[in-house]
Amino acid sequence: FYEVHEVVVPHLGRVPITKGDFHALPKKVQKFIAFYVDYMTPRGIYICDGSEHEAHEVITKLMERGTLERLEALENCYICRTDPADVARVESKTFIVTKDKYQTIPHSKPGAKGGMGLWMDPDEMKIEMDSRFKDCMAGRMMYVIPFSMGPIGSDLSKIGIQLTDSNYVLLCMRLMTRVSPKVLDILGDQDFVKCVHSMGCPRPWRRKVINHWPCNPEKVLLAHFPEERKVKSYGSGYGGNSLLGKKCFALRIASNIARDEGWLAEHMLIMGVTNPKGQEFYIAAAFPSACGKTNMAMLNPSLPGWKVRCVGDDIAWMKFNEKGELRAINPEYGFFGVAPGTNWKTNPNAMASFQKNAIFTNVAKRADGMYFWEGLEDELPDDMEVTTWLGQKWKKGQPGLTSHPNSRFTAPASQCPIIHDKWEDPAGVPISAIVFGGRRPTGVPLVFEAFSWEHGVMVGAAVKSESTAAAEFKGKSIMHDPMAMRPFMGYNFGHYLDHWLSMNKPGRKLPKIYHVNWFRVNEKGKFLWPGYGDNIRVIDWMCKRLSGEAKVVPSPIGNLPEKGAIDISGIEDQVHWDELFSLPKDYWLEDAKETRQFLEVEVGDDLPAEIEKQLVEQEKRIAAM
Ligand code: SAT
Ligand code: MN
Repeated sequence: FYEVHEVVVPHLGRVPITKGDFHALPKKVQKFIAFYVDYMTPRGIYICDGSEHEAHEVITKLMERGTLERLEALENCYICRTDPADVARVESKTFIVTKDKYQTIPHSKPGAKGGMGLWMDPDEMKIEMDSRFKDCMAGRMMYVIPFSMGPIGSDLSKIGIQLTDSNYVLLCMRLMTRVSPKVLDILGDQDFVKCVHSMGCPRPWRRKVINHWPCNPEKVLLAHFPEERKVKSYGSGYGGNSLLGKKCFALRIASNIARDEGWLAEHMLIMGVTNPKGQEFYIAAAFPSACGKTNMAMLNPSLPGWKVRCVGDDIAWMKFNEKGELRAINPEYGFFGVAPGTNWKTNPNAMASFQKNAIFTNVAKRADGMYFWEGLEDELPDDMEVTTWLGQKWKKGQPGLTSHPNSRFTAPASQCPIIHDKWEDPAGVPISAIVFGGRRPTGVPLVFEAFSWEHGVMVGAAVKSESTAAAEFKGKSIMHDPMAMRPFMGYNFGHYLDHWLSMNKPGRKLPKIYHVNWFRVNEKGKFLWPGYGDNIRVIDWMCKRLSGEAKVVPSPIGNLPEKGAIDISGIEDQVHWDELFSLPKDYWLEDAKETRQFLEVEVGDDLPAEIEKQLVEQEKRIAAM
């Protein structure tokens, strides 16, 4: 409601409808489009229907222009090289806009770095927005994308409409969300999440366009308006900045909706694991970007008799039902995964997912029309020439990276060989365990179990990880990433923790909460745990806990598995239990101090008393080690 003049007289007479029937759209959608046509002045309006025909039309156009190149070795696969200045999320330009500042960010203490989200005042943002979006689509087509986050028609799903002047974004939205006219039928006269995106290059565009990827890196700005359920994004075509259904809607806006409606919108994979006895458990797991969520969601178990099936690899929407079960859906329709490191050994299921109908962004291309990136060297013939993401020629053994560290594959989830048969179940799947984790080279054991829901929320609030390539940060350092949500928080993090704590109500089957660390190294820098498919061994233990078959030993930071309780048969020579589970007192004293400092300074007076209590108790336990 900051844009009071959103009640408009459509000027549509002046702008041709290139495709679709404007007048058949729900009235609220018509009004939304009309307002932004008037404001952004595109040369035409293209109302998307999600059909194959539409995809081919757009692909043809993008290939003619040079934005997409076919990967001849695969069926219906394409490669896209962006402007090298537009390759990751831009957290420093990502804002939440509310009248009350403290609805968005906590009452932090002096010295706070403001890491828990950026706030801007609506009037100030209006000035920033007007200077960018006014006439920003001049000479460009405006695509109207109706999409559903979650199975179309599920009670747990939500509908959005995205406007964009990028047809690359349209293609990726088709893979990552459910784009269909059915969405409009179901929507009817209800409200929807408004998503407005522009590459910020109105015509005539006088600046040099690099790689046929017009963008506007100096002016990138993302604004979220939780009260209006609206997102505006300018200047970037990179996934997290432009596929607005993903982080912007499904996490930042949805976390606001979830708080209001009593559910959870989280940065979590969802997997179903079936033990050799045939019992299935569903697990949701939160890790910061680029920590292997996709690998865990599609884990290829190294223990015999286990079956893993993927429900989602990045986002979970979870709500307690009337039976007290926590039901989760994956609001997405595809995978937007980190390419480097993915290969037939590390993640065969992800590999199989993108052998057709996929888009690869900022990876390299082999002379035979196959993709290439770091981690695929074993499959690369010695004399095969590769064109890097920057367009340079490269051969095996030569120095330099062929692909950007945040290069991505975008593929339909339905193509994953182990996609769960319930992945589109409108009722979701019942979650029995929640897992937090990060990249923690030292000090943090392979796995521990929280003592209680409240302790588990504190463990989630204390998540840290080595910095990621998914955002603009340079170099490696350990950063706080509470609940793996720091870059995606939609409101005051203290209130968010209160909301999590409020989930503990009588009659509810609360999931057990775990913390894992696949990334501990020894003093030589060598990983102490093999990871990947062997992570099933840790999941096996968790499932035994869930069915009451495994015992624990309490430690100051949580319950540890009894020595030998994790099945390491066949990898005994690689695994040194005592080293993997050691809790160096100095490390934990320092860690507890640093975590308290972070939460006290960044969350300040909004830190729930219950979390404070958990911190105090944990500090006491550590001091007594
Ligand atoms: O870069 S994205 O936001 O699209 C993916 C991620 O960071 O998890
Ligand atoms: Mn993610």
